[in-house]
Amino acid sequence: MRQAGRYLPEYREIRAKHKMLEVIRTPELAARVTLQPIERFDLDAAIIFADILNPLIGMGIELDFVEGDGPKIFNPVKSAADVDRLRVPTPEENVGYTLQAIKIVAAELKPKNIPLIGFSGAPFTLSSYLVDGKTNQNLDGLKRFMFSEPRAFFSLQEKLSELIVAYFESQVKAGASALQLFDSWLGALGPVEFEEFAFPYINKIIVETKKRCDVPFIYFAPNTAGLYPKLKELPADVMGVDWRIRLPDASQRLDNKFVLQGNLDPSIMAGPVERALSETKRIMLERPGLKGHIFNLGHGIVPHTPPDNLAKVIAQVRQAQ
Ligand code: 1CP
Repeated sequence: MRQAGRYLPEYREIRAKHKMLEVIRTPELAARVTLQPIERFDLDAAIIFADILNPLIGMGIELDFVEGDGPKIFNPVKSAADVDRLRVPTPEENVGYTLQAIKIVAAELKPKNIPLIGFSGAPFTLSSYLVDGKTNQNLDGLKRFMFSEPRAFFSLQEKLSELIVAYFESQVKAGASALQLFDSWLGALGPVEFEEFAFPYINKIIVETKKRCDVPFIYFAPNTAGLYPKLKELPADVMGVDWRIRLPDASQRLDNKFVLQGNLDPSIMAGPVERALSETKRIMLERPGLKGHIFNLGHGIVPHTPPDNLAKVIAQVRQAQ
């Protein structure tokens, strides 16, 4: 989950001098920010610094991260003609800067034996930004588009899937040793719509990526316990789990098919450290019987998290291991 970000003073220092997209597009800066949490904490893996949205720029999307307001797309997708206009560029021409950052970070981490995670947003979640132009938790704009223009919606999913598989392959070639697909807004769908509008593309992305890359594949979609009966068919290795369900319960409902990643509530991590530690302990006690477990948060770290809480939680995980 998000390792860098506004809770780290050393990250805020870089962001005070450089805009978000500038950090992402400057390999040396992206590499430095990726390594900051690794230098400060006893972590088992790093995740490359980028965003799920910047790969959309090469498709013809005008994007910026507005201070205090999150991502904004100035030419959102509103029609079939808009979908037709979107290009599918090669990763090298589109996100060569991230591939370069991966090379720098992988070289730094190799002697320390710390793996680097590459990532992408999933088609449904990326579409929510493309259609609504910004974060919109109830996804009404995307759903209206999906139901009223299904052919354009499916064509958009195809284009995004093609972009994502190529992006994943290029990240592994550059030095990533695991991949994570973020589907942050999938939980807005009911089980019937999930099967029709999202599952086929997620499945195809994992199948195609696995044909080309021999690395562990992590799928993360919060708020989706109701979708588990279908989600469990995905050929992923690891399933991200948020805090809304206990790990043993999630594992059982997923037929014990996946290693689980999660699931401390980020707001507990950000709050009084006693509770963060007691919840960490509880999660660690729930591990026996799971196929495997990667301790993590149930979603991204929130900006007001005291860095020292993280250090203490990590120490507690190490002690319980
Ligand atoms: O300095 C800042 O203001 C930037 C805050 C920030 C950061 C640190 C954004 C803006 N993106 C990122 C980096 C990022 N985003 C990473 C890199 C790894 C790391 O730093 O640890 C990753 C993996 C993401 C993924 C991402 N971006 C997701 C999926 C995961 C999730 O949190 O659900 C999503 C939905 C985004 C979109 C996005 N990027 C940034 C914002 C504020 C948002 C909107 C999120 C929202 O509205 O909740």
